[in-house]
Amino acid sequence: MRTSRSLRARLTALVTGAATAAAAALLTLGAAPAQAAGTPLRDLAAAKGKVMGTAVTGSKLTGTYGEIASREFNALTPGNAMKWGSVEPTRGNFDWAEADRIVTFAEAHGQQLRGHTLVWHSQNPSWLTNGSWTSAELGQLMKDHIALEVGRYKGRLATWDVVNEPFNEDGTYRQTLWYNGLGADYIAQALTAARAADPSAKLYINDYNVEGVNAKSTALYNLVKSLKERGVPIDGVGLQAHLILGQVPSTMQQNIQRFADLGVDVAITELDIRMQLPADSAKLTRQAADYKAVMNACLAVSRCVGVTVWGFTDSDSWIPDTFPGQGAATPYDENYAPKPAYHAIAEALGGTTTPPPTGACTATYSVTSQWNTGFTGQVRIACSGAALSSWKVGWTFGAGQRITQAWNAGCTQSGAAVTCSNASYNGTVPDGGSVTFGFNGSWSGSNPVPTVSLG
Ligand code: 9MR
Repeated sequence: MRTSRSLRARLTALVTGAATAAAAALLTLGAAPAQAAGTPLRDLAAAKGKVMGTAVTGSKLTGTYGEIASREFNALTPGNAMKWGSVEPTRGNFDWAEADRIVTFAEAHGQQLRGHTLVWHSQNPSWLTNGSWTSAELGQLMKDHIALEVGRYKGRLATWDVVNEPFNEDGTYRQTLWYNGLGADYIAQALTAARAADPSAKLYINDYNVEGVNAKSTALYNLVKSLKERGVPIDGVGLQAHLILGQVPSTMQQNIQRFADLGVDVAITELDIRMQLPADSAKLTRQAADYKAVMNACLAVSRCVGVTVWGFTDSDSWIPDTFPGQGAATPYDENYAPKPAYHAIAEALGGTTTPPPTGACTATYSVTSQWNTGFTGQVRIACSGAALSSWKVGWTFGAGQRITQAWNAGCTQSGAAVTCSNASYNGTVPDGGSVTFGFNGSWSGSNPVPTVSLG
């Protein structure tokens, strides 16, 4: 089942070839679909037998966020909801609400689920990290946790990241609660417990900075090899791929292939590509090429099952909090407009999207929420390879809607025709930048999205 399409309809008016503010201000051209021309990523991926996933935040799975998550992706990973600290904040007291919500959403939309993550050094509850445990107690806690959480979703999750981030950069084992208490064998014990709890789930070890051939990925390779030789259940390796603009490892495909040759699957599990802010059209173009390179590395290896992005919108990305001054790492901007990276992913998957021409400013109308007789909408004006010093957008409502209130723009309505102009403080839209204004309106019967022109 797919969610209603009414909220996701959005139209873009292209001011083509508007290299200057003056030219852009003079032109009022007809609308072209922003992304309707493109097949959703999930359908493109499915046609190739691949996963195209995203990490999600359960509480956000409504409105435009939920629309995109369900329309574009055939797999979901809870970004935080299944971590130990989330599900058992105090010992013996469980909170499955967000995890359950994501699982239910995914099932309603025919999406695979990737459980994340069971045994990690981070985001553990304080009762666990602050406790003093014997080795036997720690081993039992770990196994009980795995049995409980994997068992809860038995048969419903395609995959589990059983062990997360076990290695240091030099390929030695990370000194964690688990390693210090149980030795390196904690990994085999965790995998064995997960297999017992859900024999049908694919079991992965997941780590970062293991995308190319290096000391860390070689340690992971040697571990997987020895686990396979010992008969420990291991089905795949997750290469997180938290990458930096312009730094996709050149050995990525070769690295994926060597794991595949060991007889395990490979997944790109947490892809994002961060840049120094502000973003501009040159950086976004480079980012698109980087996204395509990662997609192509996976697509070239049959045992690479697919790619998951670590959040699909810049408004739901961990990067700005962790790397101050950096961001714009995901395929959609913070207003849910697809970036060049989105189009690059689609193209790598065999799609034929038509990205906005370079040297254009676009206006995108969307309904952000809707109730009985009212709605809230927004229009986003974005420039790439062009800029504006003032703007005016117009549209004609098709079903009697009326604007009741607007903010960040001056709007007038005459009959069905609406005209909105910039406020005194937001007329400038720089190259690579955007401005958004919002409004409330009334509707009855239907609330179709109008064609917007930017002039
Ligand atoms: O996206 C997650 C973010 O919201 C959390 O604050 C953070 C805490 O470490 O974890 C993020 O996800 C991580 C993932 O679980 C494992 N690989 C690295 C990810 C980014 O930190």
